[in-house]
Amino acid sequence: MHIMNDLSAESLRLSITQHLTYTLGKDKPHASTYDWRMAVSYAVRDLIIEPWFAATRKTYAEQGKRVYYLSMEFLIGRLLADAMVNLNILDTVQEVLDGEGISLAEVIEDEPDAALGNGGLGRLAACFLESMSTLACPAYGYGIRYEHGLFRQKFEGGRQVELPEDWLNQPHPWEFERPEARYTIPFKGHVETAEGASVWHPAETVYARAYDIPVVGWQAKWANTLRLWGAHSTELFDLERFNAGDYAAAAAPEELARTLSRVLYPEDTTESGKELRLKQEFFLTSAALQDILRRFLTEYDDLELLPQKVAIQMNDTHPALAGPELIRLLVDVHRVEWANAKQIAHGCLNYTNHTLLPEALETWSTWLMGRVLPRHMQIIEQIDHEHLKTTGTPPTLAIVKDDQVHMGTLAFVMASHVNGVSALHTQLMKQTVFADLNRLYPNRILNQTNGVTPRRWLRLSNPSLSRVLTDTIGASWENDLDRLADLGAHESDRAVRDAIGAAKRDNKVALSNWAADQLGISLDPDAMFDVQVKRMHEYKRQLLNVFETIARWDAIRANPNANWTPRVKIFGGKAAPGYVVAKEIIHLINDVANTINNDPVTGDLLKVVYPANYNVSMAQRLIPAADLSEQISIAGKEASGTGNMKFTMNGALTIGTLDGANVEIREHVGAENFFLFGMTAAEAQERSQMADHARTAILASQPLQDVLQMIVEGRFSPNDTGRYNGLVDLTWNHDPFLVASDFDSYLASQSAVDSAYSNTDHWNTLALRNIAGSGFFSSDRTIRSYMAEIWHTQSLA
Ligand code: 26Q
Repeated sequence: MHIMNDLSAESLRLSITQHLTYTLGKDKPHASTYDWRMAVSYAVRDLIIEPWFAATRKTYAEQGKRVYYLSMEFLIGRLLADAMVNLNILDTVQEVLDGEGISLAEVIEDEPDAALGNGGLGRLAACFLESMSTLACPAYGYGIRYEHGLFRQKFEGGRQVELPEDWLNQPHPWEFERPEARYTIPFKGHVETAEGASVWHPAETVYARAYDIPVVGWQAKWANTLRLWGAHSTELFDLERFNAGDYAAAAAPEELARTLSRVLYPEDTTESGKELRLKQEFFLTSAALQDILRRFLTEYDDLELLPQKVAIQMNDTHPALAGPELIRLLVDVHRVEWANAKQIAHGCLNYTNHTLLPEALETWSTWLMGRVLPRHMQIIEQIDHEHLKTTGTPPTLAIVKDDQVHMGTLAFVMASHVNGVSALHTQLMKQTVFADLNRLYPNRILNQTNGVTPRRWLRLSNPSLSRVLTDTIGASWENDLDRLADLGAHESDRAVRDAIGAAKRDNKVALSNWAADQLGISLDPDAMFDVQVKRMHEYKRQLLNVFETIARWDAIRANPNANWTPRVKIFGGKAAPGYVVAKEIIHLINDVANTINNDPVTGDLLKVVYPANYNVSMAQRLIPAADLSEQISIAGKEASGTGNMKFTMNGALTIGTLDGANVEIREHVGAENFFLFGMTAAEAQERSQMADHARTAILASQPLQDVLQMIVEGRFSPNDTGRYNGLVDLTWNHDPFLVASDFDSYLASQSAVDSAYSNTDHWNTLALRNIAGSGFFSSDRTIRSYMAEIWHTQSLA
């Protein structure tokens, strides 16, 4: 439809200044960066409306099948710059703002991150939305419009402190409020059965109101909708109470209702048993399904056609009430026979699993479920009853067991397809958590290796490398990332290798300037930038990385004049507020940074930085500047990882274990271009059975003993020498994620990294091969594969 590169600067200037005047009501001399940002956002948004309408019209006209992606999290980050990239108008906007004496960079940076997610799962949903638009796949994302996204992190004395996030404190220019798209969401009460029909009499209700965000694809050929639900009271404001002077009571119902969409739960594993969380999950699910059925019934009247026209993807088990809720709406509201209703629901639903960690598999007590959702509890019991009657179902496979509803089993039983997110993860799903279900339903599980959108994660975040790529192989990589393989033919071209190295150096200089400005630390852009950014989790083993940092520091001090490769260790990530061990690891990293950065002996040979509040925007800054990507989880625990893919695309080399998608990254870039270390998943599994595995490993490793000794001696916490006794004790006596057992292997691999980096041209060759091999990890490839194998939908391009 519309490619915007012929948009004239003059018409854009007019639109921006008109919005400044008439939408913002600001006279230029008084306009702030915020005002300009809003005006630019509205002007850019205007350009998305036409492709957005056209996409909807086309979907209706062709009676296309729609995909509905249900997710409790959409970690979309900033929207303005991404939209400008996809409309191809960055340069034009730059030209207009230059003319007004306004800095585009400042305007872009003024936008708060929409942090409506914790980490990988939420960011994956955001990448998928962009790819579905790029591929003209008719789709809606359904989520919650949290008033407060993921908490802001700051450090006080090296400790994590959480502050509330407040992105909706200012108007959100990307959303369209839809007061007419409103559904009643019921809770609690009791169920009556009369003449074979069930009537649920809820004791509480709230409204779900729609807020739509257009998501534009590459070159604005298509735009889909991210529809977020906000909770509002179903009761009118109590004027009588207000007039009687009881102002708080008058406003209470709205306040209470709004708590449902007030805040994102900051746990990225199960924070179980919380009534509010269950209500949030149902709130999203019920609003989405009511909306899906309403839209379907405007086009068709036969509900049996639903599976032909609707594919619903459950992003983990968080929206797994979609099974019982769809059945309830079909049976209780639309009077469909039970068996048909269950068949229809099964035909529409699919489930993506993102974790094997047993503590992360969601369960709800039957007591809570029965109290909050009495009708759903009945439906779940009935689904379970029929599931257990299926020949061959062992009783251990019950959905309801020991007074707990197992959401993974429920999602699996209701879904047509269940997928893992990397080849290894899918294989382990079949062998472990879902082994019995896989026997019962042998073809239900399939793999869909994750991907990330190259528009945000390469084109937008790394303009210098993007230019090199386009100059070398043409621009087609932007929506056909497999074209990056064409770089391979240029491997022996010194100029291309140098250009890749120079682009990286540009990004490192930019990051160094930022670090000097924001953190007051000076970094040497010629040092190796070694980056580990992700949520803080024991299984991700940031601890292994700090231990290596300490060992390196100790080794440099012992021999400061040896031929060391200078390194900057960069950490980033948040810990769940209640995760004590993860918070101790953060504190340790900050203490170690403090000690090392002030050591004149090691100086520029080793620096450690841990900027607070890692988020999508910080990722866009750090990843393009990384030489080395740390993907060092204990094998068998990281379902996929997606940061690993972003680093590879941006020409960082990986030091990593055979975990998650690392396995496939290594295959695609070539084993000789990847720094592998550590046990395999099978070896790790076996090792963790061994009594004293940690003690045995520590006693065999002098460097590790020295590291642990330095920590307990209080070298990094001289005023509080016992501070890390707990962590050190955990390492000696439990070490659940085998940090000690993989330590020596990691150390050896790190020294291979040092040698490789010391030959710049060789390193640039390895970087080129990593970029060339990264095409597979575009979320366009992932979405094409979901469309073909799970959703059975067509592109309407
Ligand atoms: C559940 C119940 C109650 C409160 C919170 C939660 C909750 C919230 C978020 C549970 C899990 C999450 C997030 C999980 C997650 O991000 N998993 C990651 O998903 C990525 C995308 O597939 C993978 O690449 C990562 O390997 C996986 O860890």
